[in-house]
Amino acid sequence: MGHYKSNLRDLQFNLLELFKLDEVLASGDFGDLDVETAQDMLREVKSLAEGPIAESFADADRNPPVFDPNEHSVTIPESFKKSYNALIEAGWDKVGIAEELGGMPAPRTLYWAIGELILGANPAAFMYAAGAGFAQIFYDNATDEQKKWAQICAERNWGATMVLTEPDAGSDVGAARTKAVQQDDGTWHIDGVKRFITSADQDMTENIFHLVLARPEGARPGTKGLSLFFVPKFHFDHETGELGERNGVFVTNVEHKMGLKVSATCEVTFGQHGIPAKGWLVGEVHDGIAQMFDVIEHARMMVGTKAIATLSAGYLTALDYAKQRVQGADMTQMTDKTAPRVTITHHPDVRRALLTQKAYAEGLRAVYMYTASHQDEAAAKIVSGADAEMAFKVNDLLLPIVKGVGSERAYGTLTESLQTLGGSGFLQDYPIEQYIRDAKIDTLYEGTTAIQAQDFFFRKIIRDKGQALAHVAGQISSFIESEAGNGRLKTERQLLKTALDDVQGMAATLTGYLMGAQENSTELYKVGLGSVRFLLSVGDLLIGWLLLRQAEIAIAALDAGTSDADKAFYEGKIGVASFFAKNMLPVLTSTRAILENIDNDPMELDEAAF
Ligand code: ST9
Ligand code: FAD
Repeated sequence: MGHYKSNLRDLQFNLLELFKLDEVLASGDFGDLDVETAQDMLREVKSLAEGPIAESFADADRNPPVFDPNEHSVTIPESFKKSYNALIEAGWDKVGIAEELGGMPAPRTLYWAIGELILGANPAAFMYAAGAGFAQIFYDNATDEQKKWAQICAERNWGATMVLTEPDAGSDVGAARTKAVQQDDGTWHIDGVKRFITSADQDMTENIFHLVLARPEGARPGTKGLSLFFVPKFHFDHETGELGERNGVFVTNVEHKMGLKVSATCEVTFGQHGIPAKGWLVGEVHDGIAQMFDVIEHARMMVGTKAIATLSAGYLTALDYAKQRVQGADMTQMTDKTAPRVTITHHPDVRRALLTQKAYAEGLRAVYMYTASHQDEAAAKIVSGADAEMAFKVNDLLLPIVKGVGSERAYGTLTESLQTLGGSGFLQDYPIEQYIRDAKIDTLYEGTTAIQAQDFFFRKIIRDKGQALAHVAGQISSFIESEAGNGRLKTERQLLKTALDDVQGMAATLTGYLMGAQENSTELYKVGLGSVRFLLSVGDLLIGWLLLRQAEIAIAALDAGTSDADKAFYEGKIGVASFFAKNMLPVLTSTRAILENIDNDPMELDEAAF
């Protein structure tokens, strides 16, 4: 048995009881796929994830990939190769991919539920296996001729990368200097150095294709001057896929990292080793940043789901430990030195810590599922009544929540998981220290939390004129005004109402600063000073709402009568929703006050005074 503890019951609860997978499948948008098959798929992935995929998790951390600077090659540890092969051989990398690419279409909720199981077991396995997903995005943006290449990439299980970052262009992608020079035959030569590129070399696939942002000579500055190029490691016959000569793209360094060590993070040099790095303009259009955002949107969803998957595993590990660890007496008998010793689950602070972990793990799972529901037209209609246009906007709105809030809350709350184990949590005998090291990256790559917060406010709220936010807020309001809970949950719905008012107040305050910037540009700093708090607050509001909706379903199920195993599950749902409403939502009132009183003092402080 590996390190990974999945939560299949909660995945099934979300998919079937909250987000109505049965109705989504009945829409006919996903062929013959039915609920029973979906359940079988989940059970199979769970057993593969907890078994062979999880198996190499610790070993590959202690024995990370080896870089050979002479060969420009990366060797992956044997243990990890077995995990990767188990995933690919079972074909789970092709779920959610179109049939033209040898895939099996599936609702996005199911796709990400499967993704959670793999990401929780061994996140790098999901990343190395993302070639088919990348091929799908390439296919969707490709010319007719290039579509054939995308099919070859998927069929032959080639690895893939997204190549944006340079030493001087991290958050500021538009500062990239890598250039592209057009050749007489219509191809391009790419020239420059990229860094921090995930999976840029490995010895598990025969070829790797890189999707690279570079600036054609003479193109304008900023992101809008970047174009997207398809750059394979080995050239190949565009009809048969047979491999040809080595292309001039070489890994020139591999980073030594805090965590996620088996995922090779590479410096990649184009066209500087005597062989040109030949690339093809994707879709034969100069629209690179928009095309790359098709990849980024999936990758941001992946990062949030990864973080949430890890938090869930951390919580279940802590829970297991807490149920067994005997230490101290019950608090009511603390002065009686002869009182029986109890398991630590009897201590109020351990209960607080466990409920905090359960609330964020299960609440964020519901948030990513709700978001995924808006990635399919049929599901969005069923789940929130959104039409296709609104579904697109709601997904856009929520991606920075899944990514930014998911990663921040997962990393922060995993320290509660570790704390629950006491000193043992600090040891490598348990997986939590690695969970924390592996999860830290999630607040950093794919746009740091500050970038997510700005994207959320400026692009997803202001530029959208608040339409998607209003749609979601309308759903929350309907729930508040309903009789949800059959006479129970009244206090909690009142707390949710205050939280919604607080978030709407925060949005109005930040919008006021933005308007004020028209008169006095430094007012904009106040948005920057408050935007991460705002992002996290909206995340808490959504978690509180979705946990209460789960509690409503649980109350109905208990009222209708249920099995003993399910009784505990449903009671847990009611308990955690109530805990979150009473302990977390009230914090939003003070955050609102902080935002209303933000001043520009931090911006006026001389740098020398820091
Ligand atoms: C990285 C990878 O960190 C880490 C892990 C890799 C793992 C690989 C495996 C992944 C697997 C997942 C794939 C599975 C696939 C499954 C598929 C199944 C089908 N939304 O605001 P402007 C666009 S990689 C959409 O002026 P600036 C838009 O076109 C490195 N589009 O920006 C816009 O034009 P317009 C990640 C957006 O000031 C244009 O950009 N690095 C969005 O020029 C310009 O917009 C980062 O993430 C959006 N939210 O540039 C960089 N935003 O306005 C972070 C912008 O006309 N930095 N566009 O529509 C940023 O995001 C910056 O805000 C910036 C600013 C670069 C966008
Ligand atoms: P910087 O942009 O220098 O940011 C430093 C700090 O300043 C951060 O706290 C940031 O929030 C803050 N900051 C910067 N600008 C602003 C702003 N405008 N407003 C507010 N705060 C700001 N890139 C790829 O292209 N492909 C990959 O596959 C890939 N994989 C990666 C894997 C790993 C392990 C790592 C570490 C990175 C990877 N990256 C990849 C790069 C990653 O996306 C960048 O590291 C990330 O976007 C941040 O850029 P940076 O590191 O240059 O930090």
